[in-house]
Amino acid sequence: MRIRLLRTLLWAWYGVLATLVGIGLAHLAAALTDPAASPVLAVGSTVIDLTPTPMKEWAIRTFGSADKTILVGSVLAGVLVLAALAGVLARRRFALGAAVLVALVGVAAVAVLTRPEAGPLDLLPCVVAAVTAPAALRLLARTHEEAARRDDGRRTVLLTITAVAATAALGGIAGRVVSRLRARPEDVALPAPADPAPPLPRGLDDQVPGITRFRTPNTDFYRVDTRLDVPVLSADDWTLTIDGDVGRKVTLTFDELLAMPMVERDITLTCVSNSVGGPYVGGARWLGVPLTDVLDLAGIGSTRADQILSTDFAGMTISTPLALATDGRDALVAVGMNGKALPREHGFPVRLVIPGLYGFISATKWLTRLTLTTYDKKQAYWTERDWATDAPIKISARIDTPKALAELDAGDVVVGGVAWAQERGGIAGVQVRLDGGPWVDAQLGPDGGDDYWRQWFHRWSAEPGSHRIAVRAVAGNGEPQTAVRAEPFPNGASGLHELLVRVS
Ligand SMILES: Nc1nc2c(c(=O)[nH]1)N[C@H]1C(S)=C(S)[C@@H](COP(=O)(O)O)O[C@H]1N2
Ligand SMILES: [Mo]
Repeated sequence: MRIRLLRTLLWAWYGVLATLVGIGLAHLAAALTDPAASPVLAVGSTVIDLTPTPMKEWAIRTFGSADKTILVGSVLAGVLVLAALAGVLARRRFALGAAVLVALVGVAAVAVLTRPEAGPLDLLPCVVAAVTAPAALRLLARTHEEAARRDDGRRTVLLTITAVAATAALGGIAGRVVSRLRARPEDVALPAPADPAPPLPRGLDDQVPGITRFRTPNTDFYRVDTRLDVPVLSADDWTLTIDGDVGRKVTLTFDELLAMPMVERDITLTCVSNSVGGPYVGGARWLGVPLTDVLDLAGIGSTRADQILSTDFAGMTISTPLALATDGRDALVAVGMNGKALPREHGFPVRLVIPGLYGFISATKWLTRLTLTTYDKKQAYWTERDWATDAPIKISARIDTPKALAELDAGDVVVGGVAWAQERGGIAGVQVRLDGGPWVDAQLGPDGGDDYWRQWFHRWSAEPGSHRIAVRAVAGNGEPQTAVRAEPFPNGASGLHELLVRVS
């Protein structure tokens, strides 16, 4: 009985190993051809796309940025269970086990081919998996059967298992290394801006412990996107096509884009999924070509287009209202972030940055196409998922310090944080309210421009007990932040950030 169970487990393990070989070598094949065509990623992204919006929101709320790791983990777990089944079946009839493996690859192939910008070459990694996984299973099964007839069989089986496992691991690692070496942001030399931003004033970073830094370092910048991996694109292979309702279709290379006059702007990016007081907001200095200059290369066709549909390298789409993107705001086709090429996580080699609109309708990373069209004709990724198409960033203030439920010593406490009101004249004032009392003016940090956030602080002499701190902002155009609560869906959260602290 024990032995039978062990033997079944061993065959299950053969199935898992064979599958890992297929996955590892397919990953390597994808790295050598098109990293976006990796079957693992294609399956994962398809699952993400098919996940209903409420469930996705729940995952982001519950797991934060780990939501995708958890998703990939569950997909992988499911695959491994089927792989184990393939191994167990192969013991009775090899063809049956192999069929399960091929069926698994078949599902992945459908996922790969239904990705929006897929080509036939993208099937190559799947073909590699479909050949190598059954071959590895065959090898393991043969070795096992032969070993059963000989005395020194155990050693051969162990050696074979080790060799197969090493092949899987080496394939996966080599795939990673190859794709990384193919394109490095560090290798890109950025031009100086023709229109530089004024020096950013020193913020309150050193004066107010615990406050958000005035400029967000690239490595700390929040990341929100639908991808499971960090896309590895090469600037040399990159092109941008401007098409749709244009005078003439134009395609630009990376060098051609770099040759255009660049501007530099300080802009605070904000995610529509950010809840009041949440972390999905960051301030950076962006370098890029004005979006209108890029669109002018193609010329506007008839006047019927009302949307810019931007597409990323994998076919994911984001829509921006054409009128807003071209109303004079500093919309950029950006290549630089805080003095460096864009990090891969933030869209290398090229992304959009459009101040005043939430990232999901403006900030396309890994940009490859700008299509002038109408909302009637084409719907972007989040439009299909019922998010708003017109979503200006709402005025918001956040308390960074003290933290919610902090235990503080009585006496001087500095309350501080950031506030933003992009494309509304920036932040004109921030007010703090303690225990439901009167609103009092906080002191503002230096001004980084209307599209940039502003730090603020308020000195408070705290007495023992429980206290409630609230904050609100007023924009430069006189508009106050609303206290009316709203959830992120469909056009951004609102309400006041308020928290409790205990003083003793
Ligand atoms: N290609 C692509 N671009 C994208 C997204 C995406 O999922 N795919 N997410 C958008 C969203 S929702 C936001 S808030 C910003 C975030 O940019 P960041 O990750 O650089 O902070 O990118 C936008 N650009
Ligand atoms: Mo977002």
